[in-house]
Amino acid sequence: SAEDSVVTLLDYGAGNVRSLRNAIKHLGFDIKDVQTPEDILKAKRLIFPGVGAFAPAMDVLNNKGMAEALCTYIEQDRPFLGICLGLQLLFESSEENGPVKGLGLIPGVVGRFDSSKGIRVPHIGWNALEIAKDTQILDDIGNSHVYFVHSYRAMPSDENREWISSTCKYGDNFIASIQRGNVHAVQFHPEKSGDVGLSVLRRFLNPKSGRTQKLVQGNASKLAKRVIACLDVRTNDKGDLVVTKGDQYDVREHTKENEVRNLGKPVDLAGQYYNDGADEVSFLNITAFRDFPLGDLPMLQVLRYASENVFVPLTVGGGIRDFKDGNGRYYSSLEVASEYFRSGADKISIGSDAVYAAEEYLKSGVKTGKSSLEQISRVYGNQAVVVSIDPRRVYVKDPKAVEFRTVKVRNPGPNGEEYAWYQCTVSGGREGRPIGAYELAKAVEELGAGEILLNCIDCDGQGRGFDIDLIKLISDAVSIPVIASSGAGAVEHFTEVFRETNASAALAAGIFHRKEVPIQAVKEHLSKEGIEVRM
Ligand code: 1PR
Repeated sequence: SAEDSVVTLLDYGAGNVRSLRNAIKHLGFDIKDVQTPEDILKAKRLIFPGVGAFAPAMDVLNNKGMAEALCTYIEQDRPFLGICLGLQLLFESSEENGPVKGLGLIPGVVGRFDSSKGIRVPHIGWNALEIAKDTQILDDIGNSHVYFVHSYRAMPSDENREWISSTCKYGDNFIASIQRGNVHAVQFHPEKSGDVGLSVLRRFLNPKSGRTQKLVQGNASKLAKRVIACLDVRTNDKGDLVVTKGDQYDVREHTKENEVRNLGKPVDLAGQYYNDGADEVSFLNITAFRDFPLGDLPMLQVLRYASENVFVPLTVGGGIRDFKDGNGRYYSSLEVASEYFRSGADKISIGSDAVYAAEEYLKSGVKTGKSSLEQISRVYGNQAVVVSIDPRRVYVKDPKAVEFRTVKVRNPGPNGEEYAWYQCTVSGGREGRPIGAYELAKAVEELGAGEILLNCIDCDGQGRGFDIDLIKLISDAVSIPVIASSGAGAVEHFTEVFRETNASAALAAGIFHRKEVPIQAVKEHLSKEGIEVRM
């Protein structure tokens, strides 16, 4: 019946659940949104994607009378799937800005990952599960990786053991999923975990579909290194939004017409890279520093369409800052970011504005809380905020001659210089600023960045490999994940960057656009070389 294809969604409006909506629709189900507690009690099956922070989520549930309805629904053993914070809220309390009381259905306190244990926090990326009991929804998982993004986690104990259906190892062995009767919850994001994740959702939505395979015992594994495809997007001179790619940030052809290089359509390419096995897709709106990004509706459209078919995380960057439009109306960076999230972004990436914020912070020593970075991180969580660094190498003879952190370079400079510092730039590399990549990385970590996208203008588009000196410097300086970018030209370059630095992910553009090396070939090479990847 029609009823059979309806799923009730509890979306309290705190973040991006567009990808979940898209995944549910992709699986052939219709969504009914919860408006009142009654809707929860009437649901045939209920999905609760927790987004944002624990305390505001509980506030909304309590104020709307939904906490009680949820408890009743779950105690009646009706079909329930909690996702991410939707798992954590079932526990007694959380230490996130707390202690804060949760729904109290499962014994235990949700705590923060301990970065002193040599792990990067947030836990971002693809990890495998250790199955603790037989639950139909995890049937297809086996040794596959699923996508996590969180800083807090629930831990196994004697009191909650009967609930645990899988755990995951990251520093600690934390609870990756729970199940009792028809009640399920997962800490990972099935809607962002590619085919494997879609299958988890399908099994929840359609339990009658039967069992396809015997449960394979997953082996707990390491967090996989991510391979990210990046699309630099801008309008060309004809006004079409195209994927382009520069050489050291110069995206124009060196012909008489001097046109913007056109490597394809953003939505098509994103879909193709998803199918090819990209672990994430990033869009960088590379001229948004001068154009108003919300005026740039095509970019929002690109996100909306891309997120309909791409079930891995999407990041979007470019133009995230406070803005006045042509009519003098003011938009805060938070509004700009919110619009990106609503359109399907899982993370936003800040370039220029993060440089200014870091400069201010280093000068005054005070966190004003007012920068885009701080505001967006506070509202959406630091795991949703990437800072994109666009540095340029500056060789020096004597490290004491500059006030910025230098490295001893593997290849000396043109005049035999043995040291270099990395100068941050803004406006797509057009302007150098008085701050180094090292200083910037440390400052933005303190201001609330959850991840760093580390480009290098010198290496960009050159295909000669990543800047290992730079990536080592930055990935050792911070405890948030670092994405190495710029310069990939062969599969070996990916192996090199993961062997020689602590990068968590490697991003490339040109080799994928020019179809020189398929993503699958990169993964196969990494795997052959003993580096954990999601296949
Ligand atoms: O300053 O907040 O508006 O953000 C602007 C964003 O746009 C920043 O993330 C900045 O890196 C990016 N950007 C600005 N201008 C350019 C340009 O190319 N002219 N693209 C640009 C940066 C760098 C990478 C690239 C890798 C890999 N592109 O994302 O994809 O270097 O390339 P490769 O594998 O081909 O070597 P704001």
